[in-house]
Amino acid sequence: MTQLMLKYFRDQQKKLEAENTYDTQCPFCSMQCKMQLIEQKGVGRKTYKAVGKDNPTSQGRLCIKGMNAHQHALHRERITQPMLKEGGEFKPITWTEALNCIRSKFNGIQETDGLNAVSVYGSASLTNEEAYLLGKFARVALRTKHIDYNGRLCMASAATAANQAFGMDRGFANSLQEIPHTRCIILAGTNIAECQPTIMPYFEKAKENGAYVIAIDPRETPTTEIADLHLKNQPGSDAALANGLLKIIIENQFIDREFIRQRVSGFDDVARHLSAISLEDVTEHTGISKEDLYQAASTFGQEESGMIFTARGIEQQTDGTAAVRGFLNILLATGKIGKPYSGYGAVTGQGNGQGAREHGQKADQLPGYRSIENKEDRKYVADVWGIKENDLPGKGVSAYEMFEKMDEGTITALFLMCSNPVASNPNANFVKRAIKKLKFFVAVDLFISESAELADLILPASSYLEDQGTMTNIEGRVTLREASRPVPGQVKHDWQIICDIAKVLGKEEYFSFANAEEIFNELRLASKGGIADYYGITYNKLRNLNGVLWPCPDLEHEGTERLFQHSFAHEDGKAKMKIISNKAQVHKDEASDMFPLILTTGRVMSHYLTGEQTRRSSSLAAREIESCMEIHPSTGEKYGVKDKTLVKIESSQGRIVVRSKWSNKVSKGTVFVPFHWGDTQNVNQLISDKLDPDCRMPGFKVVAVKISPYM
Ligand SMILES: Nc1nc2c(c(=O)[nH]1)N[C@H]1C(S)=C(S)[C@@H](COP(=O)(O)OP(=O)(O)OC[C@H]3O[C@@H](n4cnc5c(=O)[nH]c(N)nc54)[C@H](O)[C@@H]3O)O[C@H]1N2
Ligand SMILES: Nc1nc2c(c(=O)[nH]1)N[C@H]1C(S)=C(S)[C@@H](COP(=O)(O)OP(=O)(O)OC[C@H]3O[C@@H](n4cnc5c(=O)[nH]c(N)nc54)[C@H](O)[C@@H]3O)O[C@H]1N2
Ligand code: SF4
Ligand SMILES: [Mo]
Repeated sequence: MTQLMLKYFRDQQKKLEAENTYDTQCPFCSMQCKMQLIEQKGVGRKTYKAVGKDNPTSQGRLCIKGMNAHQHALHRERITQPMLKEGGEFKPITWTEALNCIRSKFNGIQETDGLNAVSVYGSASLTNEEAYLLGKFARVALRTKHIDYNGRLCMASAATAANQAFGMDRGFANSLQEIPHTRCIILAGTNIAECQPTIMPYFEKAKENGAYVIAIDPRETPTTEIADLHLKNQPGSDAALANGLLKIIIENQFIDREFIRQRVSGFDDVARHLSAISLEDVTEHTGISKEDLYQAASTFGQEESGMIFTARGIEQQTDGTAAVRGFLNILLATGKIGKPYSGYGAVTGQGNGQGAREHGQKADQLPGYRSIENKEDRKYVADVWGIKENDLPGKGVSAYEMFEKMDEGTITALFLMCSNPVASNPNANFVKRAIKKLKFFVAVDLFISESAELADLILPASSYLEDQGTMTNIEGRVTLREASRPVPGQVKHDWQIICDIAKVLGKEEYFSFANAEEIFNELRLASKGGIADYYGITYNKLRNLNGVLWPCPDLEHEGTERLFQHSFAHEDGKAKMKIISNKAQVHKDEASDMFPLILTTGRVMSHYLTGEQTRRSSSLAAREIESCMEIHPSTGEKYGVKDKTLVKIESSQGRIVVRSKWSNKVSKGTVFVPFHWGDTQNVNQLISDKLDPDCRMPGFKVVAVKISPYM
């Protein structure tokens, strides 16, 4: 190398060393891994590197999605100014024009169609401050009862089940620190290895310490690989499976009588019900042998400690609440909750899947997990907000049901923030049609998503690199996401957008916040005394303690690591067991000669939800560039569908075309398709509109289909 070249490289290196670093948290899953984005200024272009930062939850780890998240946030397709659709094309406009447009449209529509004609659809990827403010915005600025959010498609059944059984819903009853010490772990319908990868070391340590791991999943996944026993059940048969396990546990006296006597109600009824069901039926329903059922039940029942984790595999079912209650019955009968190394975990999905379901984005909810139908709760929150209780609207309807109201014509406007419902809701073709009927639709997004494309007006929001706020992670730990990268163009934070619109609607006095911390301080007050009590949490405390687990009722309190140690949150202090129907055989009812196969849907490691973000990240997109249908080779042969060829999948609702992927990991008779792709690959065109009666969760995990080669 010549001296000249050496000098050139040294100069380059020097220039690269000029660095900016930005602290933040990953924009994707519930682990909320803390990280730093390092921006290096080279000649001509900048380079970026994400590195993990130590914290109690992810302990400095990052997965590939976190490492590459900046690629979408810095993508050239980010929208950087408001855009109005004119003659079918989006044209950039100023914020003043955008806000005036919203004022005149919302006011006009509410005058002619009524206050409830305007709807709000939010997200669990928003910060706590924004989720809280969006709930307040719907009730105080728009005075509409119609608000719900994408969490309804995510954790609604786990939340409902925990509320019913324990009287409160914090996804994990324990901090992650307890997992390595538990003796037996049931993983029911969760694929943590691909969906919360940085949690894995907790489970790996548990295994090193001798824990026995039981996985329940119709597919073999990187998660089931760590299991000592994999119950590869039929999709949709989890309620029956839980009943079968508990029947064996009770008949073999693996129960904790003292715990049941002191802390549980409803045990006798459940035991009577189970004595009448037959294990042969359970075996037939689930496809799991009696021997395997016994092995699972006796191990969990006899170990001195145990934990059960559930996720969308058992929850996104039209009997999802019942299935989760079935597993909670097992925990309660064996006394494995509220004690060291024992407890329940509903594995939270989205980054703020926990916090965003606590502070008023749900149709029936006010901040702090208060109820919009409870007089005292209404009075308390109305006082904090400085309005009359009578002015608070009542309860609205769930996410999917809002689209039904759009179709009927009772909802005629939509304010969508941070979600892509035409790709994520069931019966996607219907949802698209319903949205097209709206008189006015505003979408707030980072990109022109498949849903935003249908909007009349798009507003540009800031990303995880730019927007400071709190996120409540998988453990129920409130964390402070410090984000300080300057926003591109005229982008605003979601909370600023909400405040600006409230202002043009004449409600400035209720929305005059200068920063996220001011909103958080009002949230603290609004949640005070509620179940999800954040009152004792301040930004300073979050910085000093590196996160705080709620409830945290006063300023001296340092948060609650383990729930239910002395009592449950129901008035009598007891947890409730419930008889669960053994019908559960959704697929039996649905599969027919016409639609002989069962389709189940879910995720792959490198993509996130509807893929609007991860498909724009070149490193992630390169790993999986298109959707696929996993199918057992013998099923493929049977239907003439070869490996790696295009296949048409049809259900009673619609059809899609994707590429086949032969795999021994999925059972014969079941096929699996991820939901990270839109348009012709949008698997939600196949999912039915049936909802869980308790929580209005769609049945994303079971649909009867037929397949044929696509010519
Ligand atoms: N890589 C990645 N990570 C993510 C996400 C992502 O999109 N991509 N999304 C985040 C979000 S919002 C969520 S909610 C979580 C979801 O996290 P998970 O719930 O773990 O993910 P899924 O793939 O939806 O489903 C989990 C497993 O359920 C199985 N399953 C399907 N049907 C059934 C059934 O009937 N019974 C049982 N027992 N199991 C069944 C599937 O085979 C799958 O392996 O992940 C979060 N993390
Ligand atoms: N078939 C099937 N369907 C499913 C599921 C399944 O397992 N199977 N899972 C369901 C689950 S668990 C979930 S959580 C839902 C998720 O469903 P969605 O909420 O529709 O999914 P996302 O892809 O996260 O959509 C987020 C949108 O907001 C934008 N965005 C990202 N960050 C920000 C921000 O900070 N501000 C704003 N304003 N916008 C932002 C993104 O660009 C994207 O367009 O899908 C559900 N749908
Ligand atoms: S996707 Fe989840 S596990 Fe991966 S870096 Fe982001 S927060 Fe962490
Ligand atoms: Mo989710």
